Amino acid sequence: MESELKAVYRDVIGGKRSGVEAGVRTLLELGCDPHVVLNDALIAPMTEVGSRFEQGELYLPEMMIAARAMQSGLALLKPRLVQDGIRASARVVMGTVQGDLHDIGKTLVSMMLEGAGFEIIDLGTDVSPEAFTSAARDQGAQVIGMSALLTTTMQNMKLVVQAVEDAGLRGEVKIIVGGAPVTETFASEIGADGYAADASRAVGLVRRLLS
Ligand code: B1M
Repeated sequence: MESELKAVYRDVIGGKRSGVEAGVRTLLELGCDPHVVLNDALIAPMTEVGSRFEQGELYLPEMMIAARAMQSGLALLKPRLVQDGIRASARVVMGTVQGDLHDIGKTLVSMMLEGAGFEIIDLGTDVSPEAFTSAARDQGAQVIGMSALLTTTMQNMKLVVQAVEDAGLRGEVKIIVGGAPVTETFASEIGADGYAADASRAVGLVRRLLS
């Protein structure tokens, strides 16, 4: 199975969508744990793509093509990641903050929460503070989840916390944050209720906050 995992890893970096899809299907047929496929063959190569981009070995279009290839693998994994969920009666509004177009981590967190039985209202990317608060109010959500991948856009998380306070929703909605540059310290500095480093920790965090 190691060689199939490596092949998918290589195809994500090379942006070979059909290779990624075929590889993920094969791994699932071989009985590979979907979480291993996710972490070792889909998330890990994106980290390498990021470092290569930083070192100037790879450019924006290649990063984009790799992300698309990764997402096509993720779509195939989704039914396997969400199938063993336990029903929970809470609604989570999810989005990537204003100015930020990265959506892979946010989608992954949404999928895992959905798998754990939460209802997800996914607002997509580049979401304004007003859009977060009106969705939370109109949909009667118990949680707002924000993702940010840029050191510049993570600052916009604070604006959402402020908007939730201004809308008088602070007592009703828990706010959680995550994304590569976000830390526990940053989360408490901006007044968020919680931080999770990855999608499975996000599930535990939401369960804890609502219990
Ligand atoms: Co961009 N990008 N990117 N990018 N990109 C990064 C983030 C970067 C670190 C790359 C680098 O330089 N090494 C860098 C940011 C530097 C910084 O701010 N310090 C960067 C840059 C600079 C940029 C542009 C500015 C490049 C440019 O235009 N010159 C530009 C910005 C566009 C914009 O948003 N306005 C840009 C664009 C892009 C693409 C469009 C090409 C593409 C995104 C495609 C897409 O998302 N549909 C892209 C990609 C793919 C990346 C990297 C390579 C991979 C990100 C990713 O999807 N990782 C990234 C490098 C890296 O992170 N190593 C990079 C996989 C994903 C599963 O991880 O999103 O971290 P992640 O999610 C994790 C956790 O963080 C957590 O759970 C997930 C795992 O379980 N998590 C949460 C995430 N959200 C959470 C929410 C929670 C809880 C946990 O609760 C609510």
